[in-house]
Amino acid sequence: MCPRPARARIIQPAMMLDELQARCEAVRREWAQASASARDPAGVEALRIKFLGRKGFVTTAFAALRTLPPEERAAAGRLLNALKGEIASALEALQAEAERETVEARLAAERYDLTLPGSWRPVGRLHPLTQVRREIEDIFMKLGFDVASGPELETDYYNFEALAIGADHPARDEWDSFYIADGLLLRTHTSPVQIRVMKSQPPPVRIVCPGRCYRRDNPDATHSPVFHQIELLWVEKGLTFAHLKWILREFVTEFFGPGYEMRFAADFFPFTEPSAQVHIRKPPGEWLEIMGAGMVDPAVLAEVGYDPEGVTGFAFGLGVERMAMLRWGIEDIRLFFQNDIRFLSQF
Ligand code: FA5
Repeated sequence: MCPRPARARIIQPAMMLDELQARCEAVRREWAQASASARDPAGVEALRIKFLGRKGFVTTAFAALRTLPPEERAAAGRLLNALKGEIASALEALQAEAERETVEARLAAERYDLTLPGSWRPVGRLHPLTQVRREIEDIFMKLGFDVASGPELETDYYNFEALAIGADHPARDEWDSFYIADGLLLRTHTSPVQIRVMKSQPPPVRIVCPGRCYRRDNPDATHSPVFHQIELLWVEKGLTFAHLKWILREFVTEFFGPGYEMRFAADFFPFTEPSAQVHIRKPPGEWLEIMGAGMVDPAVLAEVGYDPEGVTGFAFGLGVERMAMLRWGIEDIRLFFQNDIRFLSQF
């Protein structure tokens, strides 16, 4: 056996053109088989690597070109270029098809049925008491009144003393409050705002003051220990009880519309003289007391530093819940505070 030389020279046999042609045909068959099952983009990419990639069939066949005799290389190059072109355009078509199928599959999976009913979301709304308060404010703002406010935690002076309700006055029994600390209480009405505003500005005064009030009233169909009032105060030269009646008539007509009746009954408040309570009903319904009212007592005007000889005024404090009850025919005031969505969503 003759020994192998230390560095063997491997002589690659020269490839012939017809051999290359046969190889091209083999690659074509291979392609036809492999490409038949490539449907998705990943499969098509695998094909591209297999045939046109760095180590792919076509690329290696090009590498074999240099083993051909020089005079055959041009013809061989044409053969290979034709093969490469065929495979490249077939790949392109396959790629486009695979993408189209992917998009179609996605569209089919994510199809929206526009005829289905939409998902229903409940729309929030203002509490009926807020609606009524805002509406009343609007009515009086149109009549030239400003909106004022005062604290819910009041001093004994503003809630009682300045309104001529002294420490031993029997009217305090009706307006029993929740006492917080010495001299501080939860206001029992919005009338203390009258005093605060008059003390802060000279006449004329034209204000409405909405707000929450607190009383040690046992809850029943028309009473709640927490409720809302709107105070009105108009102080100017020459005002009389007739103006009070006029503005109330305007207000009630504007708020309720036709079909409601209003009546005045004599009443007593330490800070108004004369005083009245006002009742409203929608016949044949019951009368409901909605407010206390009267001409501002000259002693109160003097207390805030106004001249009782120069100006007169009138005021009222109306219950917001009662107005809402009358408007919507609600028979129990407690419904406003129970937060039952079935009740609230009706307004
Ligand atoms: C007063 O509170 C006086 N400050 C009203 C006033 C103002 C008179 C200005 C003169 C001048 P009275 O206690 O009557 O008055 O209450 C007025 C209104 O508040 C009542 O007519 C009623 O509608 C409402 N109200 C009173 N207490 C309650 C309660 N516990 N629950 C619901 N509403 C109430």
